Amino acid sequence: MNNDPASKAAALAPPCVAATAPLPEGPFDPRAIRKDFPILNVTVRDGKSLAYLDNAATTQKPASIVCALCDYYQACNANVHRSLHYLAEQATERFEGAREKVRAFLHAPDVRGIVFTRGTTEGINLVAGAWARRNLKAGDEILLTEMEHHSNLVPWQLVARDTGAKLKFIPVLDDGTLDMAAFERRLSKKTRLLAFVHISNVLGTVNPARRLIEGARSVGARVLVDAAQSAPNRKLDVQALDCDWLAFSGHKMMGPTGIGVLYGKVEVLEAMDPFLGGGEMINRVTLEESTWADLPQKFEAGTPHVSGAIGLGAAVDYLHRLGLDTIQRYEEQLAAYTIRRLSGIPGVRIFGRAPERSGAVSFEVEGVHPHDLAQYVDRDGIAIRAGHMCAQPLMRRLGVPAVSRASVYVYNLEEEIDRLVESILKAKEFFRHGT
Ligand code: 7TS
Repeated sequence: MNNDPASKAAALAPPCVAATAPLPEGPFDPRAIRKDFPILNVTVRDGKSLAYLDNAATTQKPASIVCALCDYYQACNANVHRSLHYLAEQATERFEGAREKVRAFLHAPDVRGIVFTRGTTEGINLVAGAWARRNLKAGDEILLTEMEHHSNLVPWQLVARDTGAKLKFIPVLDDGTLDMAAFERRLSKKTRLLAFVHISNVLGTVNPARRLIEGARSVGARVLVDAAQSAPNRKLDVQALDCDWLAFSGHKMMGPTGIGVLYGKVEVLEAMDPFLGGGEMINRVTLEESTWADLPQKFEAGTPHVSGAIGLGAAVDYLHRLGLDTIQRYEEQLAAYTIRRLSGIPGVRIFGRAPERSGAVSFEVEGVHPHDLAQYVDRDGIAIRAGHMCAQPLMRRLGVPAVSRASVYVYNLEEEIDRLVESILKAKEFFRHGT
């Protein structure tokens, strides 16, 4: 008889759904993977089948990831790095195993550069608090774009207020791309930081990361990339990009909420002071002062989101199973289909016509307020988002208070877009006649 506690706990755990089977041969078929996502089969609003088109907000999770969380809590829940007992050893091994998966996912040279955070927002705030606040001063400039999510804008406004540094912005052209000529003009020796969104959550624009980073390097600025919308759908290579920091969120790439990653170059992270103080991030503590733990623990104060990190590791496995090139290609194809179909509706205006774009498609329907539209299509079981998309300055640039947004991912089908189009046509009639 096996008296090992972990084996007993594992025996109690429900059987896990492993998604490791190879995909069928031939062109990618989203139907082959939809069974991995039980939630896609739920019915909503009086038995309507769900069309989930709000993936830029958060993606759905395959059963293998839900099971990774369940398995962790039922088989090896313990705090990491602290205790010597068996469960703690198992938990630490899985937690650090997830870090290594993320390292490989980003093609980072060293696991010491992989810091677990709560998400993109926290990663950016970490850099703002631990680097910018201590290194910038009056006269320095922080260069951003006009298409930033508030999470890559508000932290820099706070830094600017407290340090006297100045914010500058790369304008957005009418097609939803960045004005690269203006970018060149705004760069100067005063530019200490360039922080930009890799893919816009509103316009879907894929920004020219390499060109932006090279420009920043030419004036000696540091670079932070907001990869919240790019980590889910394309291969990222932080060495090829040569950015100093890159932040993303697990929940937008099939992983759990409450976990994210800040990648940083080891020498840059080494030179930074900690962000939060507490347990786990120290080496030696006296009543008066402390020394810091080695990377990455220096930036991971307190008990981390252990199950979240393990779930994120499982998400990385799942993305690799599908292949990031496959995901990117399919998402681009479905976004193009969405734009084509929506453009066919009279009175629909699409925001963002960049040649290189991803799965977020924002639009307005003449005569229908975005919130009314989102509520109307929801009655047909279709989930889209309406509002300012946490990008109020970009809304102002587009000249609208709010937009509607359909955002697709690798498990969506063309027929779900067809349902959205049908529902929009009905909504137009409804709001014209009020019936
Ligand atoms: N940056 C971008 C480009 C984003 O799209 C988001 C979230 C964030 C940062 C913040 O990520 P978090 O995980 O820290 O919240 N974007 C959206 C969205 O478009 N709809 O809901 C959340």
